[in-house]
Amino acid sequence: MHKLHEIQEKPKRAFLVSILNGDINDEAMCRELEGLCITLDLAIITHEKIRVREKTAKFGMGSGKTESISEKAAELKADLMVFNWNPTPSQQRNWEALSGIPVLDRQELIIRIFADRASTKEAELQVSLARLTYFLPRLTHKYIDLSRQRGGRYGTKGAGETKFETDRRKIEKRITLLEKEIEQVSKQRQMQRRQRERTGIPVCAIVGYTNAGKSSLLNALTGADVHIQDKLFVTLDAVTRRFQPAPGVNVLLTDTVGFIRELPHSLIKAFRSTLEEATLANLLINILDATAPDIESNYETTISVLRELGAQDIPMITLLNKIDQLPDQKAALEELLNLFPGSIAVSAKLGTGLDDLKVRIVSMLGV
Ligand SMILES: Nc1nc2c(ncn2[C@@H]2O[C@H](COP(=O)(O)OP(=O)(O)OP(=O)(O)O)[C@@H](O)[C@H]2O)c(=O)[nH]1
Ligand SMILES: [Mg+2]
Repeated sequence: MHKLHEIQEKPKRAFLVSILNGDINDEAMCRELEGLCITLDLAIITHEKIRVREKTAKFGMGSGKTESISEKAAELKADLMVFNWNPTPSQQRNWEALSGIPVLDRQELIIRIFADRASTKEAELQVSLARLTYFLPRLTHKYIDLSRQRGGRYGTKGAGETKFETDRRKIEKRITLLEKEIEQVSKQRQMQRRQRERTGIPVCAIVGYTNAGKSSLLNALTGADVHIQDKLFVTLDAVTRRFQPAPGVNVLLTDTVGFIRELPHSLIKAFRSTLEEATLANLLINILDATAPDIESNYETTISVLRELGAQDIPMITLLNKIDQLPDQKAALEELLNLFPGSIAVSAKLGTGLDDLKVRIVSMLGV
């Protein structure tokens, strides 16, 4: 028998690479990539932040840069490389061939986190769909290489290509099946929504950046017991609870999936029915982590995902959460309140400001 510590895998040694664009998002994107890696339990051995002048089709950057990165990864005995951009499937293959280690891009990191987290049938179906949609265009190169290696001539189909076509068809079939199953589940969701609508109880959805404290707020307001953790994408399902912002006033409060910069499109598409919970709410509570250094661009990201979902016209309350953690509380808070006029400062953890929030909810819903 193996002891647990013997069979536990050592964390994979990840070599991170970010391309800097020279804009305000650079720092946030870099920090976020590290957060995604930590969430996946990867050991970050280094984070190369580079500027790219020359862009080649083969690698997305010049050959000098490409080689030095690849050599450094070998020197540091990296198990894998993590890119903070989304290379084309063929660039990814080229990098893997050159470095001899797997290359993960930002989309794949996020999809893997979602896959680790999915615990309900709906979330599992949605993640599978996102995974396969991501994987399909990446299938090609492997097989075509295989076919060439085996001497498949131009114009004739090599063994690799035939296998590729069969596998591709299998995946496409699976995608269609998953889409049908998801539609089925989302129909149940619609029915639940309609039942809720019939009761006439207004719905508030808590939206915002991942790790901002959405689930903590739901728990604080409703006494729910949704799992909270200092990691990204802890919540993948929309959870709804009833609560009373004032005596005799009933409201339904929904916790939702968090947002992030460049949320992979395949995920947005696959998670549409879950994300739609926000679009059908009467009121949105946009919760910001007041301690985040990139609070403004986090806010922008949330607004742009909401726009993509078609929820831009729903009335919204902006919350500055985690104010208990602000270093120089008074000055910092004043600055933030100027930046986000009309926002409410709260601490979901300590319960600060929640009474103000309840008053605002009642007045905005007009109930
Ligand atoms: N200090 C402090 N920490 C908080 C507060 N609210 C939430 N947190 C912490 O922030 C972390 C994330 O909280 P969650 O409620 O899980 O955040 P979330 O927005 O639901 O995150 P995802 O579901 O992963 O998108 C946890 O470690 C919480 O304990 C707060 O008001 N103050
Ligand atoms: Mg959550």
